[in-house]
Amino acid sequence: MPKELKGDMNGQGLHIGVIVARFNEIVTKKLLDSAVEALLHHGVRDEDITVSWVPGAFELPVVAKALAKSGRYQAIICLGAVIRGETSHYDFVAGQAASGISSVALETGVPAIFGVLTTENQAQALDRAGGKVRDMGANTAAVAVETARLIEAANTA
Ligand code: INI
Repeated sequence: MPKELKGDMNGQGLHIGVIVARFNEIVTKKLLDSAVEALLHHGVRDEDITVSWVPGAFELPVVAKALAKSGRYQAIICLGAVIRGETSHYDFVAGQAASGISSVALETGVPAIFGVLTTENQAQALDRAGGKVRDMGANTAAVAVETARLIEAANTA
């Protein structure tokens, strides 16, 4: 029987950093509320969740890196909304946020969860922030807990 590593969904004792972009706050506040609610649902304690606001999605990676390097968090959740209709530099902002967040995770070993919606318009973003399509905020919380636990299991196996 091969050994199987699994991350369980029990968030008890985990310290989670949540970074949220103020740009498109109507959307990102919903992502934040859902993410925090889901973290609590998974057993993360209120006082073990730290929320940091940044101006826009472009600033998510640098703050994620600072939090990851502090050694205080087992996972970092990055939340934002990049809406194509509102910017000509959509591709740069969305692309840099994605590659920056990915680099932080790989460089530090702390999972940095990509919770940035990239949509054509605000309605599509709201649909994915707990509206009729999906709840990206809650999803990032589940992914953060599972990935942190899996890394813990990998390090203790
Ligand atoms: N930031 C976002 O989070 N979403 C956007 O849709 C957006 N648009 O449209 O430009 C956006 N721009 C700001 C960017 O993230 C930086 O804050 C800014 O460029 C300063 O570095």
